Amino acid sequence: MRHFFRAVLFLIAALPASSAFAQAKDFLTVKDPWVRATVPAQQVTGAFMTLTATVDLRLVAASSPQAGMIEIHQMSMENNVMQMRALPDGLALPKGKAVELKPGSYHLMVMDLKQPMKQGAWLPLMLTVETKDKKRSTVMVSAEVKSLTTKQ
Ligand SMILES: [Cu+2]
Repeated sequence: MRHFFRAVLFLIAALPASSAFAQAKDFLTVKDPWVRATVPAQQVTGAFMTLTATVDLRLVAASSPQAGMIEIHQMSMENNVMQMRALPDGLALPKGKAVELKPGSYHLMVMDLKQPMKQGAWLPLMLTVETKDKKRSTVMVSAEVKSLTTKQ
């Protein structure tokens, strides 16, 4: 636990240097972050990735300089209808468990896009995680913009 707090403090001190993500790997691994491309005038899209924490964490917020707002959402089947809802308390990242954000499941709802997401571009994302005792830190990642038809 002590080691973890040192990592967090170091991470905060290192922001917004691009090396911050490398430090964050001590407690949170972000694998294959991607965003679905948009068509002109479309202001909402989804961002996806696999998150694995080495201590119990909670993803509590996300933001991007290219989006007005990002919410943490869950899609699920209820009464044979696909429902999407925001998770006001965020998404639990239990220690050692890979949590997938993917189409049809958990995702980041990226809203108020300031420009279209073009395939092959990168969207910077800031992910805020919280420990059990409410200490927060932010991890920066770059999500690749993939084609509209990507299923993954
Ligand atoms: Cu959504």
